[in-house]
Amino acid sequence: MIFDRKQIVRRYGKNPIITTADLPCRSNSVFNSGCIKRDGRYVMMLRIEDVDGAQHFRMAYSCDGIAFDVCGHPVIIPDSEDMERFELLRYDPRITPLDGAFYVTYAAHGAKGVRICLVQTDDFEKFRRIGYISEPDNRNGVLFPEKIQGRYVRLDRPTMAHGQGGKGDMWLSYSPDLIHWGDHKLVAETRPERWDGHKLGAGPAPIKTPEGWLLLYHGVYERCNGLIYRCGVMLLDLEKPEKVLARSHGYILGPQEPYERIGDVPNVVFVTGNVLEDDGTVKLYYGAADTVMCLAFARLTDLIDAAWNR
Ligand code: M1P
Repeated sequence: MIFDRKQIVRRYGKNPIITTADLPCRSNSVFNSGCIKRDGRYVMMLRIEDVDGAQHFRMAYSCDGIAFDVCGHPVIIPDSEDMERFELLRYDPRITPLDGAFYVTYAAHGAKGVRICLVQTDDFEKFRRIGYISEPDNRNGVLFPEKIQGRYVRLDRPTMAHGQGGKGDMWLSYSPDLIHWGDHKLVAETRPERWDGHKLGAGPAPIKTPEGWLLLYHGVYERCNGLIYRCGVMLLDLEKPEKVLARSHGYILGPQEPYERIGDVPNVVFVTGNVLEDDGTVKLYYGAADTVMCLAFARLTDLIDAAWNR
């Protein structure tokens, strides 16, 4: 069944909102950056690729969610026990407000594969490393913004195979303390020969709605010329979040504009931030073509309807 043609997500007309021209450092690209709203101010953790291929995080702030001021210095994440082996690259930060603090999950990529690392901060200036919370290969980790039935919950994607970045489904784990994780559950699988048939990845922290946890996710389609990254939406059960209540048949945002089609990695829309406004609008922050940061808007009710395919 083909999903209807209603426009669910509307792009900001002056995308991209952040490019390397906005950065105080010479850089190759800025994309896949986490974003939340705190006390009326938008807080973004930028993923920046330097001209030597290294990557770093840097904060950016905004009063309107559109024009961001980028900080002059990188964010300092405390070193891991063995940086050389386990953390040659850091990328795709996702921010979750939880228990009065902020938790950032990111992909820590090293000689032994990629793992999810978790750090905590109160102010986005000082960070406390909680540690690696998965074995390799696993990424696209994100925490839920509250405990469920007394336990912390996270989504992630253990990777099944190598080549083209590996394949995989979306899983969920529980923890009593954010350090020890278990009770792993399969949440959502790839759908063969569909837009999300190759692999999946959770987007930003799920949004709590009366109809379930609203989760934006990326689905990847493999075509003869490469991979296409698009965004879909699902609703997870409020008490048992491993249970998918609804999932959009079709994608709701996919590469279409030149800045999404052309870049270091063509045909990528990768949502890593969402902000629910008081008027029911959701701001979606996404990396485009692994090169720039973009913004789009949707009504929460439309996203819920899209998940239900209505
Ligand atoms: O290059 C496209 C994307 O590839 C990876 O996505 P996934 O985790 O689904 O394999 C990541 O490296 C992501 O940063 C990148 O945008």
